[in-house]
Amino acid sequence: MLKEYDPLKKKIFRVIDNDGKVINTKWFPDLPDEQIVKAYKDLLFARTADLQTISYQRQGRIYTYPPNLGQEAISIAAGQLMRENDWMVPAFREMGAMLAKGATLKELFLYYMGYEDGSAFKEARNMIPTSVPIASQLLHAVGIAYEIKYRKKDQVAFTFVGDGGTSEGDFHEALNFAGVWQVPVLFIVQNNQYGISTPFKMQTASDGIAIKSVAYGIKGIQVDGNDFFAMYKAIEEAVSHAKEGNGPVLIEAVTYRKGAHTTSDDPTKYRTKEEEMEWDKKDPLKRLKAYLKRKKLITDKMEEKLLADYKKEVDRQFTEAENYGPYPVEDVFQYHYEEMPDDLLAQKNEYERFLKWKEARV
Ligand SMILES: Cc1ncc(C[n+]2csc(CCOP(=O)(O)OP(=O)(O)O)c2C)c(N)n1
Ligand SMILES: [Mg+2]
Repeated sequence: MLKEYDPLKKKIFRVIDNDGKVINTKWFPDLPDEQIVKAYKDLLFARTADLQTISYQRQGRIYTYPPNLGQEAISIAAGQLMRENDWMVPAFREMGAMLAKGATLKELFLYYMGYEDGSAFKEARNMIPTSVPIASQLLHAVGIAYEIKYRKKDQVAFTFVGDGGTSEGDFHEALNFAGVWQVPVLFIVQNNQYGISTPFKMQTASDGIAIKSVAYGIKGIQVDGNDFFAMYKAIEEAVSHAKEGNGPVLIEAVTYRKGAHTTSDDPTKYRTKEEEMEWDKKDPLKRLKAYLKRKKLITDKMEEKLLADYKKEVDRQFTEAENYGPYPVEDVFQYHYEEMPDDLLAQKNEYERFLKWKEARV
């Protein structure tokens, strides 16, 4: 499949159309109906969580938040294919994959409330915390994949980055070393058409991102990122490729960020309603739902019930995070090094003295 969709052929990989009709039976993934329904439910849950989080932020109950709206199929497909033992090295817009790996929504909320515990992922194995420094995580993923190869482990490292992140030096260094070492890492680029307000055409002069794989001597594929089935099949193929010792794969998931970059951003300043409406036709949830409705695997009534349950569940986990208790000052300092170096310890002591002085003043 990776040969058939070689990026030099400039053919985007797609399995269903905007109405959820199968247009590529050859590459339809081999999935039981229950798993497809599960994907739909997870997508609906992620979307519900996102919409509610935006509302909590507007109520002043959580800090800045980057919504996943419109990009969920990418994370849900990756989440279904990541095994417990595989590594997840996220950027910051991969809620579905992080939940699938074992993070709880409460932990994700804690992260956006500023708690270090929001990165502890008590139930998840092999997951790195959210990475806000753009593209830095890609090099970590390559390092992890180097270890996997060196120790001959049965694992794959999954890592994510945005289209804006592909303009960082880290992206190119990561692809270069992954290619030289032929390590089992999957780079999933969420090309959502914008890096904050920078449109994709200002990000690169090349014809998409997948084609950049050619120069690094690795496999690449451009996929309709709003098509759950295409994402699933492409990642499945990429996992086999990497596991068989054939090296990394660069997957460009072409998608659209339906919401704002973060809750601090206003997309009406840099894009049009017409553009948003065009992409709305390609919404991943609508397309998967249309497929399932045609097969009579879901109904509107089922969805209503799910939505009501999910809203309650999101609110329950949010309330738990909200009542988490005071933030320990110690936490600001203690996760940088295994043993705190003297200069950091001095800063911590000074800060504690400052807090005492402040308290005494009131
Ligand atoms: C190293 C670094 N430089 C700049 C920023 C500020 N910044 C935050 S998000 C962003 C744009 C990222 O765009 P993209 O990779 O397309 O991700 P998206 O927001 O679309 O998910 C920038 C420049 C940062 N966080 N880290
Ligand atoms: Mg982007």
